[in-house]
Amino acid sequence: RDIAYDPPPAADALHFRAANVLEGNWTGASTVPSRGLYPHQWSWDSAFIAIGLRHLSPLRAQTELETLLDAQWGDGRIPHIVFNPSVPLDAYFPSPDFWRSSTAGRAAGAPRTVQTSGIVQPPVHALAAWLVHRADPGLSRARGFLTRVYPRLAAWHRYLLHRRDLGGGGLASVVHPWEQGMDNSPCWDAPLSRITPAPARSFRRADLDHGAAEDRPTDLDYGRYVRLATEYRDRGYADGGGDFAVEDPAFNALLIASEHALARIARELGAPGTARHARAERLTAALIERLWDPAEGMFFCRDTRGGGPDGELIPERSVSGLLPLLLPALPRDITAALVRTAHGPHFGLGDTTRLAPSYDLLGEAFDPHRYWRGPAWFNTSWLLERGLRTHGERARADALRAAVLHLAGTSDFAEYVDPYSGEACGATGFSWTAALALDLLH
Ligand code: 9YW
Repeated sequence: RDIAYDPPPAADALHFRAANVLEGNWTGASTVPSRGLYPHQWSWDSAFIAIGLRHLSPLRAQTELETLLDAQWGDGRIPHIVFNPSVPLDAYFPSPDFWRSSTAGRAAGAPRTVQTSGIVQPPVHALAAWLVHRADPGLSRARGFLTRVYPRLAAWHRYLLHRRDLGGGGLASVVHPWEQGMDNSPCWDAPLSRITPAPARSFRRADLDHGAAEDRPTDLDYGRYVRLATEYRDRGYADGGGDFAVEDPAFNALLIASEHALARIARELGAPGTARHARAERLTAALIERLWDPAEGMFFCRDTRGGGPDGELIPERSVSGLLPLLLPALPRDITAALVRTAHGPHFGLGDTTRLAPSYDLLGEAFDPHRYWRGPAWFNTSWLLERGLRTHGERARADALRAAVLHLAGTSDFAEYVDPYSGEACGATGFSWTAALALDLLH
């Protein structure tokens, strides 16, 4: 095409720019979330990145997931960060000398050669592996992609379902706010208030070298993150016995979606997937039983260490509580309520906001710029878009898709945006923003 006389349609331009972001953030075996702020491999970022990368290079998408799985621990956990040994230690905090995975994590089977963190992130991986396979089944079969990743993904789910059922109700708990992925969500304020912060002098925040302090978590938050992670490390990363254990709706919904994906992978490999589908259904029942609030029309986090013997629901409205919409087998009354809540005054979707905010617009803690306390993120928007489409809300899904594509472009693939104005916040050239925009273009 002659560029001067025949400019490419806007969608092509966005595709090209998104591909460029992913190219620039590719390190040879995996993709960094962003060049300045996050110079290593992050677990759920890689899963979202692979979902977009499959449209550019199915081989790179497979490699992205394989690199992450190479750092899996013997007990099945997939670490939330895999450190790049060529990046200076002070480029990111907490660094490998904080986590000390190969020594402190020895009993839990941490790898010897690669350095990782000791906590996890949401289990989007089996879902990503299935979508990556489907993008090029021929290449996938020729490389034995699913044959190699299946046992690892199965071990990962086993870890979450057995070692992490800390509430005893059949759901997985997170033991640190970083594990759920929405670091400073107001949902964590109550359970975190019981944690004595580590002294501010005992660590140095590298994130403030790159991000504006008013867009990032506070020093008090960080003191508590450090204390929790230090205690976990000093217990040898053994599960149970910690002071923070929360059942989160998005984390568990992603586990359920991934369990269904694992059933499909099993079938593709010639094994019956029925037991896995049945397990996903049991998990769905537990999700509703433990986290659904019919009066509020959304899911909430359960603080298993607060309140009575069974813990208590945390009354903060996070976008996490809408994300189970992603599950096809949710009862009709629940999906209808979730759609209403997303488009109602607390999230304002399609009305006052174009992408759902990470937190309640009417909540006391709402802040349109501070990270997970209000800004809109592209991964949660992608999950909501999929959910709306799955449940036949075509017009609403189309509107959300258009908003994601528009704002990804105007924000230069920002990490997050002001939910009202769409103004870019945090890093730009952010990998999952580019990857998920690419996925929605297909
Ligand atoms: C940090 C990498 C990660 C995401 C998390 C997000 C943030 C790390 O960045 O955490 O330093 O705060 O909260 O979800 O995986 O993109």
